[in-house]
Amino acid sequence: MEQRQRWAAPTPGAPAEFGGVQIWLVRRLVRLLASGERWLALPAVAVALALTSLVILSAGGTKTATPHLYYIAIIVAAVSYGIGGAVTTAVIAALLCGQLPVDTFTGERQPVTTVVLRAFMFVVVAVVVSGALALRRRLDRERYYHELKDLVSSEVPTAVDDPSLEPLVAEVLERGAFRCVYQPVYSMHTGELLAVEALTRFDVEPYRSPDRWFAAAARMGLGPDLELAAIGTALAGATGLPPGVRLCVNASPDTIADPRLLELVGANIGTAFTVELTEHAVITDYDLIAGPLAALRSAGALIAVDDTGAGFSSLRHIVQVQPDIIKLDISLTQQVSTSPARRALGGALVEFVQRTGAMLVLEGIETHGDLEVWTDMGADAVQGYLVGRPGPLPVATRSARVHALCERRSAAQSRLPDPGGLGTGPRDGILVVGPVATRP
Ligand code: G
Ligand code: MN
Repeated sequence: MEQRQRWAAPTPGAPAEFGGVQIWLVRRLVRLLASGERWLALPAVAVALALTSLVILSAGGTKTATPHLYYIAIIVAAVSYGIGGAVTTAVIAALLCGQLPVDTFTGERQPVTTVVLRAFMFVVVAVVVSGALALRRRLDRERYYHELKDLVSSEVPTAVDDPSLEPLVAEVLERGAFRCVYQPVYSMHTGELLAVEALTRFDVEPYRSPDRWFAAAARMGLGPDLELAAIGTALAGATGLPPGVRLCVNASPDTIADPRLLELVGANIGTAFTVELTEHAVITDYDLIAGPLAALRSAGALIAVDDTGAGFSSLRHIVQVQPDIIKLDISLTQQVSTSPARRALGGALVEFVQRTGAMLVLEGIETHGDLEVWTDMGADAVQGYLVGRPGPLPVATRSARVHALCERRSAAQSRLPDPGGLGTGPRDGILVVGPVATRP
């Protein structure tokens, strides 16, 4: 961050200082518009439409070249709202322009054919501009995944193994000897509650961590049964979840491929699900989960890749699954405040995730220093003991600590020119950070 600030500082006494400020202002405006600040784009479009009409009138009417200025409003709308906004703006511009006289002094009206032809041109420009922007975004996304493919290692981390649990699994499943706790996930752009992750706890002696139980169940051929039962328990306990707050559930590839998961999601349309793909080993056959993942997405669920960074294979998951959410493993999120190398890797991950259009969620944040650094780097959401331990519902709908950091960061950002590089503003990617139930 210090380096970014240094780059951003203006050269003392530089003759082009005024020009530099102008460029910074234009860049900042473009970044704001492109980053999906819709509240800013709407008045900008309205002002551009109104000013263009005034300019046409004062220039002497539509016989001058001034109606071309309506393209500014159309382009701003295309950048901020996509094709729907651009075409709507084009039609409004055509209607506004149609009202204006050919000549202000004579008051001569425009022929209908001119009005219609101009409307057609406005719409064509709206479609071409928004189409080009969408294509550019798509190509960027594809290029990133293509480049990543060459980097992914084939290393496979070992699974947790506890054979002593295997004979107990069937009985634990039958008795339902487990319960669900919920851990909050807060937006790092607002501090508001976005989701809760459902985590299973087994009340069985000897106490073993949940991943050991799930691994034992998988080896006994009961993996999907236990995971689906855990999701059912999570769902039953989550009735009081505030509207728009997502319920994150963990599912291994076998469970994702199990039609009962889709049935469960489909049967609970009142609940906004995020399905976290939990798997440390390499998934050899992605075709088995590609269809179910698409069906889950159609049913309104978001897809997250869990524990990213716990093993290199999770990079493969990201390439194959192209998730809406990337959850960074505790091994990558911790100690960024003390280790420059971890900070560098963190910054690279934030940039990568932003360019793929996904949302970056941090797991296992335990210290204020780490939360502060990740906030400055631009991570999207946080989960960890510092902001909320797993426990019963309800959980706080806002984290005062995260909110205070967001405020501080936006105040600092509005004072500082941004040299480019890491985009760190709130954005409107694949997943809208805000009311999490919405997904464009
Ligand atoms: O689904 P996943 O593998 O990400 O499970 C998260 C696990 O991490 C849960 O068992 C949860 O209790 C644990 N956990 C959540 N927050 C923290 C944290 O801040 N520190 C540590 N050490 N563990 C955490
Ligand atoms: Mn998880």
